[in-house]
Amino acid sequence: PTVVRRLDYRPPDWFVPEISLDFSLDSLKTTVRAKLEVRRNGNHDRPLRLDGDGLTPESVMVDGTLLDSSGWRLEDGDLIIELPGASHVVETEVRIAPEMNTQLMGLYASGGLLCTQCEAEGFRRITFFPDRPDVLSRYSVRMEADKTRYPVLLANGDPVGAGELPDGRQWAEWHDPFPKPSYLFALVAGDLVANRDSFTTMSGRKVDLGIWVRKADLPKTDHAMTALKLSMAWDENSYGREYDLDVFNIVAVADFNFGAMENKGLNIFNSRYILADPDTATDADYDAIAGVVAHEYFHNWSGNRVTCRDWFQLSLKEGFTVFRDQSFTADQGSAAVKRIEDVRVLRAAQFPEDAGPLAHPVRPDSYMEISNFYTATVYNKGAELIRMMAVMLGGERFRKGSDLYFERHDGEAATCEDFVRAMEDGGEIDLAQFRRWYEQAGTPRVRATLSHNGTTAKLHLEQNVPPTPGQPDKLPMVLPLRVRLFGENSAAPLGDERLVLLDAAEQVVTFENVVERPVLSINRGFSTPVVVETDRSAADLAFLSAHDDDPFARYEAMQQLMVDTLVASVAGGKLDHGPVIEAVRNTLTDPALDKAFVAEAVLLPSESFVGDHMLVVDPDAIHRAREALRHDLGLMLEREWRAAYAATQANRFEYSPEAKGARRLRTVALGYIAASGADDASELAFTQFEGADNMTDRQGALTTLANGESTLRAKALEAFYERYRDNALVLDKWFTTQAISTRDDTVDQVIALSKHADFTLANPNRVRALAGAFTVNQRAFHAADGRGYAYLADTIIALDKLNPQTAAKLVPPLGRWRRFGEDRAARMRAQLQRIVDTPGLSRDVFEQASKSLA
Ligand code: B3K
Ligand code: ZN
Repeated sequence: PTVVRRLDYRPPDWFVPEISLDFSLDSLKTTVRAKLEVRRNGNHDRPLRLDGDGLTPESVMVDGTLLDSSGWRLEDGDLIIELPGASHVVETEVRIAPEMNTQLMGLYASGGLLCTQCEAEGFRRITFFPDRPDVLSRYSVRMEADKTRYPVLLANGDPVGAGELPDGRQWAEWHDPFPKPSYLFALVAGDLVANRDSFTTMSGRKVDLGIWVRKADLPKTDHAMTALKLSMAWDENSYGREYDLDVFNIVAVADFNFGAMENKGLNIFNSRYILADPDTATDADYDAIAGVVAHEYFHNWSGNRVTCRDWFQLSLKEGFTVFRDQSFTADQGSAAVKRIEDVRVLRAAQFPEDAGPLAHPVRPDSYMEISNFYTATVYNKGAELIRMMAVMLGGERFRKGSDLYFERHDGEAATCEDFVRAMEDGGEIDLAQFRRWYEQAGTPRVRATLSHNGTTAKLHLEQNVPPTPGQPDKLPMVLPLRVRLFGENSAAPLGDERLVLLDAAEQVVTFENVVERPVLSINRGFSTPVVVETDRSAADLAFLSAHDDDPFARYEAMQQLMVDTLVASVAGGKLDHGPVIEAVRNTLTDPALDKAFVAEAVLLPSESFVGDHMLVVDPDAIHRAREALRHDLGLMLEREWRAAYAATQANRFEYSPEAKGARRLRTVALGYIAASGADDASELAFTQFEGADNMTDRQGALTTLANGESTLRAKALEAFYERYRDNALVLDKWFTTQAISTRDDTVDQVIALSKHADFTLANPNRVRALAGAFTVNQRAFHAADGRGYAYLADTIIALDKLNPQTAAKLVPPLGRWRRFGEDRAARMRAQLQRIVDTPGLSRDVFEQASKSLA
C-alpha cells in the first residue's frame, strides 16, 4: 500500500464551494445524485480528481451536458475529468447498497436505520468528491424514502422543507449554512422518536435539541440530554463559544466503529454513549456518556468551525477537544478523581503505544491508513500537550490564546502549528522548544534526586527521551514539573509549590530555608506526561500518601509504593507487604477523604501496569504477586473493609458524586473481602447481586463472583444473562465480565463465548466486549501455550473481511512481543506473521500487523 507523508501536503487543485446532494434512499439500492460547483485553485491545468471508493458512475455531466465515457475515466476508484475552465458544474449519479456495507463507513444500515459515518474517508464511499478536510463546501441535502420504514429524515444544518410523494414515499430537505469538509457530512433515516428540549444561548437564541432513538429507548435519554445542556453552557462560560445553528440533533445507533461522531448539527453516537438508566448502566457508563456528549458537542468549535488542514493535524481537533471534555468533567464533579482516571487511561493505553512498534508523534509524519491514527497518542497525549500549555500559561493567558485561535481560524482548515502560534501570540510565551512535543514520539523519562545539606535542598533532574521507530535520537523537551517539598517531621509543606521548566538534559533546582529533611512531591497533578524515577523510600511514599496536599500526588505516592512492592516481590526480593497495608489502612480510615478518591487510591495497579515496570514481563509471576498482596490486604484490613462496606451499603440509587463514590468504594471493598478468602464473601456478593437497585452494584458483585470459584458464580452469570439477554449493551457487559476474569480457565471460556449464539462479528461493541476486553487481561491473553494469541489472530483475520477498521484496532496487543520472554515473543510474532500472510488483507490490518513485526 502507498504511504502518505505529511511533508507532501499540497493545497487542493480544485475547490467545491457548493454541493447539492439528492438521495433516493433504500437499504439495498440507494441512488445518490451529486451536483458540485467546482472552482480551479490557482493557475494549473490538472484535471478534476474526485475520490471514489467502490463507486461506479451511472452518469457524469459537466455544465448540464452528459459526458460520454471518453469524457471521464476511473483511476484507482477515483473519477478523473479534464475540465477546460476555471469553474464548472459537475453532476454524477451512483448507486450504493447500505445493507451490504459491513465496514460501517459511508452510508450503512444499522438495526433498520440508515446512517452515515464519513470521518476520515467514508464520504468517498457515498459519492465522488475531493474527500479531504481542506475542501470546505456549503451542503444542500434532499432525501426521499419510504414513509413507513423511514418516517424520520435528518441531515446536517437546519431543515428547510419536507413533503409527501406518491407510492408511500416522502422527502425532506436540509441546508447547512456553514462550509464544512466532507468528513462532517451526515444523514439518518429511520423510525425514530426524539427526546426534545431546548437551550437558549448566551446571545439569546433558542436552539431546538433532539436526541433520536428507537421508541423503546426513549426513557434512557434524559442523562444525555442533561449532559448536552451542561456542555452548551460550559463552552460559553469557559471558552466563550456559542452554538450556531437553530437545531442540534443526536442519533443513537447500535452498530458503530467507535464512540461517536461530531457531524455538524447531527452528531451520531454509538448507543452505548447515549442510553442509560439505573437498571442497565453503571456509574462509569453515566460518566462516559456525559464525557462523550460533551466531547462531540465541543467539536462544534474545536473541529467543525475550525477544522484540520490534513489528517496529520488530527490532534489539532482531537487533543484539544479531549482536553476540553476532561476539563468539563473535572468541573462537574471531583477534579482530583477525574485526573486520576485520565492518567490511568494515559498510562494504560498511550504509554505502551509510545514504547512499542506503533509509536508515532502526536503529529504523525506518515500513514498507510489514516483510520489507524485515531490513537491514544493523538487523542490523550495530544490532550496532555494542551494541558501543559495551559499549566505554563495559567487560565487567563490560556484563554487569550484560545480566543485568538478561534478568531484567527474560524471557517478555516488549520494546523497544529497554527494552534501553537495562537497560544504564543495570545498567551505571550515562547513555545519554540515546546513544539518538539508534536514532533518526537516516546515517553520522556525523568530521573529526580533530592539532596539536603544544611538549609539547602538541591533537586537534580535528568531527562531522556527513548528512541522510537524512525527516531533514534531525541532532543530535550520542555517538561513543566509542579514540585513541592514537605517536611518529614512537621508533615507540612516547606515553601510554596514551584513550576520547574525542565528544558535541558540535566538541571539542578535549589530550594533555600529547608530546615528539616524534605520529602519530594514531584509532577503534581501529573503536570507533564512523563515517567518520573526517584529514589524515594517506601517510608517517604507512605508519608506522601498520607500528607501531600495535592490529591493526585497522594494517589501517585500510593501507586508507586504498590508498584515498587510488586516489582520487588516478582523479582524475588524481600516480600514486605507491611508499608502498603499501613498506607492503605491510613487512607481507608481517613474521614477527611471523599469515598471516590479513597476507592481509587486503595486499588492495586493493574497487572499490565506492573508489567510496564519490568524488563521482561512475566504475566504469571505478576499475577501471583498481585493476588498475594490483594489477599494480605484483604486479610489484614478485613475489619476496615467490612466497615467501609457497611458504611456504603443501602444507599438508594441516586446519581450524585457522593452516591457514586459510595458505590465505587463498596465494590472495591467487596473485592478485597473476597480476596481475603473469607467464607461468606460469595454469599455477600450474591446478596449484593440480587438486591441491587442499580447496575453499578449488580455488575460489581458479578465481577467479584466471576473471578471466584463459588457455585454462585454460574448462578449469577445465568441470572444476569436471562434478565438482560435482549439488551445488547448489557449483554456486552456479560461477555466482558467473563473475558476479564482472573480465573485459570478464562482462555477456554473466552473461546467458548466466541461461539456463543449471542456473539457476532458484525457488531463492533460485541467484538470489543469479548476480544477487546480479553486482550486487557494480561495473564489470560498471555497464556504460555499461546492459545490467547491464536484466538485473537483468528478473530482479526475473520473480522478483517467484514470490518477492517475494527479488526485493525485489535492488532496492537500482539505487537508488544518485545516486552515478553522469548517463548511468548515467538508465539506472538508467529500470529502476526500469519495475519500478514493472509491473502486479501485490508490496508488497515496490514499496516498494523506489518509494523508490529518490525
Ligand atoms: N472524530 C470522531 C472519530 C472518528 C474516527 C474515525 N476512524 C469521534 C471523535 O473523536 O469525536
Ligand atoms: Zn473527537
